[in-house]
Amino acid sequence: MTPTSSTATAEKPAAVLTHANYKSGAKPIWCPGCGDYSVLSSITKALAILQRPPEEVVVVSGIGCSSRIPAYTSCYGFHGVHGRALAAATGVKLARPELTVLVAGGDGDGYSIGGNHFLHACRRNVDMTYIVMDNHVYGMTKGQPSPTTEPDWDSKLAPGGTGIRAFNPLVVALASGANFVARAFSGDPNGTADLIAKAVRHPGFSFIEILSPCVTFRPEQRDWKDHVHPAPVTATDDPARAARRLMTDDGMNVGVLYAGNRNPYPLGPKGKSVPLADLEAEFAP
Ligand SMILES: Cc1ncc(C[n+]2csc(CCOP(=O)(O)OP(=O)(O)O)c2C)c(N)n1
Ligand code: SF4
Repeated sequence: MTPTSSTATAEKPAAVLTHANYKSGAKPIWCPGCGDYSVLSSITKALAILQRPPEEVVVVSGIGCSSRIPAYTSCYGFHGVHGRALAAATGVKLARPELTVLVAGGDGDGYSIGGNHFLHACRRNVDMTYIVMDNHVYGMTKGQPSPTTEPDWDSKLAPGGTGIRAFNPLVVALASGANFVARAFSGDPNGTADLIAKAVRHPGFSFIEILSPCVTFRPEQRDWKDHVHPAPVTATDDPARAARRLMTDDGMNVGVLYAGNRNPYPLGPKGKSVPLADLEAEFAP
């Protein structure tokens, strides 16, 4: 039997997107061995799992080595101001709710100068995914301690260590209202890709802390591969139980640690908008 006309005109199945479809032509300039290479690969793999076309994804960042990530993807991107990625991303998601919004950066960007935005992004619970490449140091500016640096980390810039208690980002995220909290390790790119895909699918604000070694300023972090281990328990939706686990874990357990049920921030119009001219008239001197 010869092919029928219906076969000839049948719609072509949509092409399957692979991780390569999400890579830009720009070559990363991270130090050889930096964990961020694997995180980039996990992000592109996660997007391939999700099959979201690159033009329907926006990757927003601040400043830092890790914050270079948007330029290395073929998605829309915004490489913004230090510590302000979450504020910009919130605006993008509110203006264009149909887009998938990923936010990426480092522990310095997200927990120091951006710490206030971190708290309120968790609290607002806008549907987006925040990926922090945590190397417990400011890599880009040559090795200053960050909020997640161990108090006794001795370095030229902080002789004898800072003596300051380290910030616990997962506990803070949970307490502030994040709807999904996970920890990942850059040395496991496939496991990390699965976690990112889960985080994107989960409604509301999803937070993933990725242990991503800075081999230049914290070469001892190469040993993290010997210390990370899968979380011994499955994810809970009980914030009290999650808090107890997060407060008492060793900081090296990887997996989804909390998957909550809070309603995400409502997107779209929420009432009658006031014409700009009316507001101008009201506030005119
Ligand atoms: C307003 C402002 N303050 C300070 C800086 C300098 N600065 C650039 S990146 C950075 C820290 C980056 O550390 P982190 O976010 O942990 O990223 P990493 O480089 O380790 O990936 C700092 C302090 C800046 N660019 N802008
Ligand atoms: S300085 Fe550290 S974080 Fe920055 S590219 Fe080099 S290894 Fe990576």
